[in-house]
Amino acid sequence: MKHTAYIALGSNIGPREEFLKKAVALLHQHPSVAVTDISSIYETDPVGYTDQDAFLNMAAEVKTSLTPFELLDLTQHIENELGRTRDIRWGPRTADLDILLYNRENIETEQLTVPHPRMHERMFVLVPLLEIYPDYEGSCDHAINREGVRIWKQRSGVDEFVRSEN
Ligand code: A4P
Ligand code: MG
Repeated sequence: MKHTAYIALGSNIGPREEFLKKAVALLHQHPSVAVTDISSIYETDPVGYTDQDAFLNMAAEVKTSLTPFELLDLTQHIENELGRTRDIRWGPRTADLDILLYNRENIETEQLTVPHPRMHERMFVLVPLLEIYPDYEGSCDHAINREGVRIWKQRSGVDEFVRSEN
């Protein structure tokens, strides 16, 4: 599990918290992925397409032996498992998993762009990410503005999903 990746999770339909928790559990269940940290859960005003319900957003740190493309396959598989359909771009979703960072790699392909191209202007991504990866603020030239991003459930110590690597 030599690679470190950060994943943003979001949901704004149905039992939002359950979708997020289920997504984290499914990541962790994969034999080549360990979830090593998770942020608090935030409730956030919709960005982009604004005629939709508020989101719950969070971030997770994973250690993995998957390549970035294998990790994308897994995150898309989890989205599908949780009933994700793609109707409106930036529209409502049961579960959205975006790969924010993969080591310090820069990847630009049609299928995958890392770091995630819109992460720096999106406070619903940056605020949870900085909670678990505070040093990233130095690599991010955007001022942090917490407007529209409210703590919804504070992270409470070691979560049931998080284990350290052996
Ligand atoms: N793709 C390229 N790079 C990546 C990456 N780093 N991680 C490709 C994941 N996927 C990546 O994504 C479309 C395609 O992007 C994928 O097929 C993959 O090959 P998608 O998840 O199918 O579509 P999407 O989520 O509708 O598009 P996108 O661009 O990921 O949307 P965003 O930018 O994630 O916006 N407001 C709040 N408050 N909270 C939210 O979570 N989310 C969105 C979605 C809009 N507004 C929001 C929120
Ligand atoms: Mg997405």
